[in-house]
Formats: sequence, structure tokens, C-alpha cells
Amino acid sequence: MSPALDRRDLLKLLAAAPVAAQFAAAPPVAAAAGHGILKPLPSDVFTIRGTNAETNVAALRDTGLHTPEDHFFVRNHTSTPVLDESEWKLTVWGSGLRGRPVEFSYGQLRSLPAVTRTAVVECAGNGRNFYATQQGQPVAGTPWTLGAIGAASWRGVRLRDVLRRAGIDPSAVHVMPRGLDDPYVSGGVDYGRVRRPLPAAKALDDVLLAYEMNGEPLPYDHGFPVRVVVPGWIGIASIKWLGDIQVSATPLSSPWTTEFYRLFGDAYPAGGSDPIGPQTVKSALELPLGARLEAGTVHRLTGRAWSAKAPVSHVEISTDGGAHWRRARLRDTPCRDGWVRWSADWRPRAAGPAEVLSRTTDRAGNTQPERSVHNTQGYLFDAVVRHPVTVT
Ligand SMILES: Nc1nc2c(c(=O)[nH]1)N[C@H]1C(S)=C(S)[C@@H](COP(=O)(O)O)O[C@H]1N2
Ligand SMILES: [Mo]
Repeated sequence: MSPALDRRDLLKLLAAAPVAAQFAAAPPVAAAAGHGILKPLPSDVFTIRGTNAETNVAALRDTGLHTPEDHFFVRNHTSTPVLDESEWKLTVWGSGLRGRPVEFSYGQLRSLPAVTRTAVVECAGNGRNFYATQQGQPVAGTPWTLGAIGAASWRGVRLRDVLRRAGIDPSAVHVMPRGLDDPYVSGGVDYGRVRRPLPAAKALDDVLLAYEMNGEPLPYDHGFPVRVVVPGWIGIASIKWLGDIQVSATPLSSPWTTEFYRLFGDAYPAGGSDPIGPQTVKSALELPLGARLEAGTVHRLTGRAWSAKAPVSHVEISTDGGAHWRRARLRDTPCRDGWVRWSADWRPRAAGPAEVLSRTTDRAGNTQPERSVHNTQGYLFDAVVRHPVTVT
């Protein structure tokens, strides 16, 4: 938080204003900035894209395995709401419960058994811009490069524990968390509050209701007081500012499974693919696109590699357009749902334009292809990125 926007001051300010139960409008500072994000977004770290902020991948070079709040990308459909945890409650309801709706206060959630785990949150559209720039295929949506991802240590309670306490019935098939941020309105259509059903099997497996990120209460922009974290799945599954969870004995849908986050295009059936869930395999070079590197000097190239399907096995790099590959050094022990840092030294010889390619392979044998299969909304870009540099 910037000193000007101390959380306690904000809560005081909001307590003084007449507010609807649980939440208030975003403070004037965010409105004035136009993007609705509360934390500072210095331009060396973030690129603002509408209501979102992409982390400049080069800036990750200064960070460890966990992305600090001041480097973590923000993807907001509207704007960050400021909620008061003492007013906040979670309502679990629906035909998939044995009984009536059940409410949990923040304190009650905090008193349930806590777990801490590392996971990346990665937008389904991460890398989307490379469909256009690398494959010549226009796509709709925020033109992220590779910085719509961050890794954190999340602490919270298992969704499973909450659902069991709420009396989930074995007949439940879908579990749909919904956010307390404003309804999403686009192109004159009101899609309602951000929400997306999860299969009950995933909800009862490894999903977390997180109240801490990297050992601190969740920042406002990342879902304070409580967000969902769905390891291995596209970011939209990890609903921020959680308000209620519908548990259903019949399948649910939302615009985020019908219109968005489904694959449409020549390679897919007319009505689109099934709703997408798991993320894919990628790597990123911690260098600005178009960076200038001096010829005849050794440069330590660094980057990140991750796969949602299995721990990373190895990373290869090529500096001759993909003709020859060599292994990068992994600087961390690969684990599931996190990422690893890698490095490789390169001494470019001749001045001129060049490309650095990096390619991740995971232990299940998934590897980045040369080309991603196109879909109209540009999701799940997984191809090897040909990172342009200029050797001087
Ligand atoms: N309530 C709510 N939850 C949300 C969103 C949102 O706009 N509203 N955006 C989703 C999307 S598309 C992504 S990629 C992640 C981004 O999480 P972050 O902003 O903490 O990085 O949050 C998801 N959860
Ligand atoms: Mo996203």
C-alpha cells in the first residue's frame, strides 16, 4: 500500500460514508487514475492495459520464487472494491447442499484449519499478443505479452473443508464462487458479477480460499479479504473478493463458461470447445522485447519456466532461430503449480537483429510447440516465443 492509501485510513474513510452492507465504492484515487487499481503501478514494473496491469517480465528478474505484491499483475473486469473484513461474510448455498444456506464470517474462516501452498495465478490470455505478432493471427482481448502471471505463497482454508461444513451433498456436480466487485458490463451487455462454475471434483481437491498472500493479508487488488485459488487452472477460476458460493446438484454455467474462456475457431466445434480449465506449459525470458545486447560479451540470460500439468523437467534455449538447442540451468527444484527460474549464458558474435528462443518441457513430456492452435479469443498461447533482441 502506498503511504497515501494506508488500509486503516481507507477503512476509517469508508466507515464515515454511508455504504451498502459489506462494501463501498472504490476510493477517488483509483477512479482518478482511470484503471481502478489501488496499488502503485510504476512504469518500470507494470504496463497498464485498460483495467488491468501486466507485470513487465524483465522486472521479475529482481524477484524470487514468490512474486511480491508490488510486482504481481492485476486482472480486473471492473475495478478493485474495498471491503471491510468485519462486515464481510461468505454465503454457501444451493441445491447441492443437504440443508439451508450457511454463512461464514471472516473470523470463522480464520479459525478453520489453515494450509499454506505455493501456486501461480496465470490469466488464460497470457501470451495472447503473440498470436498476432508471431503467428499473424488477430485475436480479441487484452494484448498481454507474458506478464499476466505471478506466483505466491497462499494461506487460507481448503474449499473442501468449507463445503463439508456447509453440508455438501454427494449429488453436487458444480460449485460456483462469485465476486463482490461490480457487475461486468461490456458492449451494452450486463454479464452480472464475475463467477464461474468449477466441477465439484476439482473444488473438493486442491482449491483454497486464501486470506493471505506471501505472509500478509491479501492486498485489496488481489481479492481482500478472501479469494479463491485454483492451482493449475486459468486465472478466471481464482475468483477474487469472494462473496458467495453456489453448490449445485445440476450443471451450472455463466458467461465465463459460455462466451468467454472456451475455445472458438477453425480447430474447434461450431459451439466452441468445452469450458477451459487447466493452464498450459510456457517459458519467459526476463528481458525487454527488443533489448539491446552488446556483441562479444557474455550475457547471462534469465527467465522462468512453468507447466500446469507436471513439474518442469528442463528448459532449452536457442539463439540461432531454433536450429540448435542447449539446456539452460534450472535454479530451483521444480514443483507442481509453481515455476522455476532458469539461466543460460550467451555471447552473441555478430551485430544485428537476433531472436532468443526458450522452450520448456515438463516431466509428463509436455513441451512447447512451434505454433499454438489459434482460437478467436487468444487463450492458452503455449508456443515457443521468438524473443527479439538487437545485438550491437
Ligand atoms: N471477482 C473477480 N475475480 C477475478 C477477476 C475479476 O475481475 N473479478 N479476474 C479473474 C481473472 S481473469 C484473473 S486472470 C485473476 C487475476 O488475479 P490477480 O488480479 O490477483 O492477478 O483473477 C480472476 N478473479
Ligand atoms: Mo484472466
